[in-house]
Amino acid sequence: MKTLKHVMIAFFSLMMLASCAKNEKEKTENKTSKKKVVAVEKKVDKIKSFVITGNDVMKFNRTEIKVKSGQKVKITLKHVGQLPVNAMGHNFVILKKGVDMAGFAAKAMAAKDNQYIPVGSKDIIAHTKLIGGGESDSVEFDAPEKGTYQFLCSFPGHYGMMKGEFIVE
Ligand SMILES: [Cu+2]
Repeated sequence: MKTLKHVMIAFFSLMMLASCAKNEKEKTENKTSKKKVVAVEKKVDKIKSFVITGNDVMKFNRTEIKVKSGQKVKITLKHVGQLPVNAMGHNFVILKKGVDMAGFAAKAMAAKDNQYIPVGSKDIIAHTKLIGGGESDSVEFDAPEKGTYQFLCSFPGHYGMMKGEFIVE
């Protein structure tokens, strides 16, 4: 039964892709819309959420995040300390493969006016806002291709302590 359901879902997904444009009018047909709901729920299920905290002593609570390739990912950064953003600001930045972290951090340091994110940078997969104690911010993105990526806080001087691996399997 389960297999049959999967086959039906897969089949319907294909159908939807193939006939998205011309199929609009057929939406009203009962059978079709039922299956459509299943497909949409499937999609929502795929979002993988993580919470990572940063504190007043420059520490993330985790140094590894694992996801699957193509998965929708939501990462929430929570600053669980009390210090203000200008003294102990944190963000969460995932770098593209092969980007040198020290080099990126040096460029970030010069981007104070842009929350320590180099303007127009092509080195970043995703990042949150820069936040202070008690604040939080989330970012959503699609997991990139398989591999190990590095994440860091780009506030000046933090990346030595605040970094980790974002692993896509
Ligand atoms: Cu930080």
